[in-house]
Amino acid sequence: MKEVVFSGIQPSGSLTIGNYLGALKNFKPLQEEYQCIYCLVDLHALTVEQDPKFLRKNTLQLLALYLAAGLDPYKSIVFIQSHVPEHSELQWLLNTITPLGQLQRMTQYKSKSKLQEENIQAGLLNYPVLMASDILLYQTKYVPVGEDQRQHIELTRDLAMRFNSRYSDTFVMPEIMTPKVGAKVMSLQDPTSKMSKSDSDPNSYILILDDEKTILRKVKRAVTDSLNNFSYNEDQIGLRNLIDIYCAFEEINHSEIVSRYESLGYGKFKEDLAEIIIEGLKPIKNRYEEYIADRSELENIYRMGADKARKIAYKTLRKAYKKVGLIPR
Ligand code: ATP
Ligand code: LTN
Repeated sequence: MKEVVFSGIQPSGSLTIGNYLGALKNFKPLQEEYQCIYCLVDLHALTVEQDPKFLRKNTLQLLALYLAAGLDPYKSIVFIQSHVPEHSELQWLLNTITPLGQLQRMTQYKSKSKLQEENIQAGLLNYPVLMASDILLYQTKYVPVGEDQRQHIELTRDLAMRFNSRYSDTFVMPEIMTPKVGAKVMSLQDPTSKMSKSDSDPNSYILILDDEKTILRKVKRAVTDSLNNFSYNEDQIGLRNLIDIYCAFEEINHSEIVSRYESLGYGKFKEDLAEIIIEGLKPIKNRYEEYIADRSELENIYRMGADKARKIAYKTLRKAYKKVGLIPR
């Protein structure tokens, strides 16, 4: 039996190169060695207000992007979270063992609730419990995500440990898997905060589906510094972020980039970086256009995925229900 890899992305907008480098790009190579399960976490997306039309559209677009990034629906299980009701059901059980204080201390909760201070919903607070349910339902060993998700994985581990020690071994203890470079891509306009698809300033991010001109413009406008010193260090975080992006796309070391551009300067570096990003995304964009045009194939794929996922999820949920004393049907 292969070990299980599980990850999910929210259909809350078009994906950025942060989502790509931190998560999506790393999904494909894992398919050979592991049983991979890749979810479109639409229920999570509902924790911030969504226009129903856009949510539907974004979900299909995200599925097309998964496929374009090389996810093979015959090797991996690719499905939509809301199609497998066990996710919400296990979440309820986990809610009963989750300390409220721990949820209130989550960084993502704190930063997202600040944006809507007058109107904070319980779903935003409980978001990480649903994520724990996603992961634990499939007896997941590894969770490939960006660095920003570390705290949520820690909570998942705490809940697994608590449940296992209270009711005997039920869940596999999951571990985070982050890429060496690209685990935390920063905003192009404010390199102290992470690049995010829900940022109100489109210049702060590059989308996988941005056109070539837009990518070049956004890279050129990216905030650097006026030191005129091409190096990789903590005092030049804007430049460091751009070098990291370059390294993640090209899979080379930052010292190689520094020695290459020391004499060429920021301008030439930015031009080349834009080119690297454009070339890196091109194959995905082309395949995306093919997948998104075939609606019925997308439907077949997500239905097949949900059927496979439910079989596994059902077993784990039944086991957990039994252990806490619920009477089996
Ligand atoms: P939102 O802005 O809507 O809250 P998001 O852009 O943070 O969303 P998610 O759907 O929450 O995206 O995340 C999908 C995956 O992308 C996760 O594994 C997350 O860790 C990763 N990720 C998100 N932003 C970045 C980033 N800036 N750098 C690296 N990885 C990232
Ligand atoms: N919270 C994650 C998305 C997510 C996820 C998951 C990732 C929901 N459920 C399970 C890995 C495994 C985020 O990226 N914001």
